[in-house]
Amino acid sequence: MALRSALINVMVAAAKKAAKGLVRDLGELENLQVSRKGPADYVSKADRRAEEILHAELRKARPAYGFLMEEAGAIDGTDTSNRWIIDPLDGTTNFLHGIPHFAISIGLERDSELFAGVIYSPVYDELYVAEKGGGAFLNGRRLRVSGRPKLDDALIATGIPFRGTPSHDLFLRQIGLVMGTCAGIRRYGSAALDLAYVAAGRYDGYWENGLFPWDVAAGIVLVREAGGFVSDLAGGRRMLAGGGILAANPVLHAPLAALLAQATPAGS
Ligand code: 2AM
Ligand code: CA
Repeated sequence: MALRSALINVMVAAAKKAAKGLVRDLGELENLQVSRKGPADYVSKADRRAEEILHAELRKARPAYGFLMEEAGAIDGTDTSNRWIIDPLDGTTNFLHGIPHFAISIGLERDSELFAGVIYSPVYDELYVAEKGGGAFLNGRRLRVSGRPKLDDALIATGIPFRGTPSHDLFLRQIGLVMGTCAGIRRYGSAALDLAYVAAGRYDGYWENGLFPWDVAAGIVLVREAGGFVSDLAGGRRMLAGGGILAANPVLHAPLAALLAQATPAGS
């Protein structure tokens, strides 16, 4: 990208600052396997520290904006048209296991629309940015969703629900249908990076049930700005309201939606 906007610069600076701490904490994890409370407690501290950095940096740069954050929840701003939607550590389970597939995700909602997104994967040093109308970029290179037109050739990403979540049976029906139709399925454990990879044309599509706004806000902007389609699992716009998410290249979005709809019992 020739020129980054001031807004994107603010988001990138915050993400990079928080990322330094996360990478340091990941390195420390190996030493903690024998500590009293164990790594899970350590990871939730790393997560909270990253969120505090993001909050402080973004508040300094845009004092009036509101926040919706995974750990601290909603903080109203005096400017009610702008709200950051933040996941300080998406891919927490990977981080806990020392798997470097995790990211910081910062979305900006403006006048109730998703307006900008930054996703930073610090170990891979991949920085994804997008602003409405301005395109999507990975480390400065313009992104475009894949051009693969056939489900038979498509590589589709998903997220497997955690044990005990109500979407367990629904997911098994969905994955059965997708396995029987598409070329391959990936489950890497970070919704933010799954969406970024759809934007980058690495995956042809991605679906997941019932995520939170901070998992998907930035990624939705990236996919749209890379020319892809995003909807909830019923084909509507409730992606931030727990309706699940389906993102794909523009040719495969409708056939994938139709396929996944077969997994949902009629009338639900
Ligand atoms: P997290 O790493 O921030 O928890 C994995 O499928 C993706 O889903 C991750 O992006 C993970 O975010 C997110 N996720 C959050 N809550 C979840 C839940 N209750 N069940 C499954 N995935 C969840
Ligand atoms: Ca998350």
